[in-house]
Amino acid sequence: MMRATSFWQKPAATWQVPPAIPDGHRIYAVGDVHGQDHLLADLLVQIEADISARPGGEMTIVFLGDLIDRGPKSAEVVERLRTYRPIGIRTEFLAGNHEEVLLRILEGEGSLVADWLRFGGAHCARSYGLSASRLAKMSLADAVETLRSTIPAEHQAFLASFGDTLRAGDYLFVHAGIRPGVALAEQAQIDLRWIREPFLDHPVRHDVMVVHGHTITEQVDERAGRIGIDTGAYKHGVLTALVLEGTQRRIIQARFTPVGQERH
Ligand SMILES: [Mn+2]
Repeated sequence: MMRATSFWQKPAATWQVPPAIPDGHRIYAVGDVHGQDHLLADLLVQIEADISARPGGEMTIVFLGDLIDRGPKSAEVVERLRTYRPIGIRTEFLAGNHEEVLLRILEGEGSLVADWLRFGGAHCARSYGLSASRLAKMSLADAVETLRSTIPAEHQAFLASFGDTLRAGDYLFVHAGIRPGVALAEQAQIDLRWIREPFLDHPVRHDVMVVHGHTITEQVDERAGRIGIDTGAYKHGVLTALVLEGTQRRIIQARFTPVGQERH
């Protein structure tokens, strides 16, 4: 079942450009982290500093999913966020396709192990002290059991607690996007977590302005109906937070320059 959280809703399609979040709220939406714990730590420090510098109102950080896989420190990212309790800041976690695949494996779908390892799960497994090549050689049932018994139960429960969407005023936060032309309440979970086209090239706005991750762009990708904020933490070394307050938008980023490519 779709898990939708909402602070405040206007009737559909009544919003005017520019879209707004409710008065008295500020939202920091964070794109795909993918195991880049150092970027995450840096970004959280910047967000907390931003809140200290501009206090006032209800503060929410929403993580758009894909905390795990691809980068080297999935376990550390999950532990950091599982235990993250900043004073006066609400946190919301949305599920990405990478969380979905790992959770399905943990629920017993061993047939997904090979694909998971290939699409970044090998790095996640390693962060939990498991050898990807050993997992790949096990029977599917043994691989599932090994993951279940190695990934801490608190981590599994945390990942399983994530929602699908967060609605705030004219904005909808979701991992991948929505299917154009389908009412929000009718959206399929597979689209919310996996969709690319026809969402990405949809030329006009939806009933809500969609803020999403999932598809990497070098810059924040602002279109008529959506804002993509997956700037490729694992690929380009940039983790982005989009800051929304009223009709204002700002961007906060953590950047990592790979060793050997420092700029002088
Ligand atoms: Mn992703």
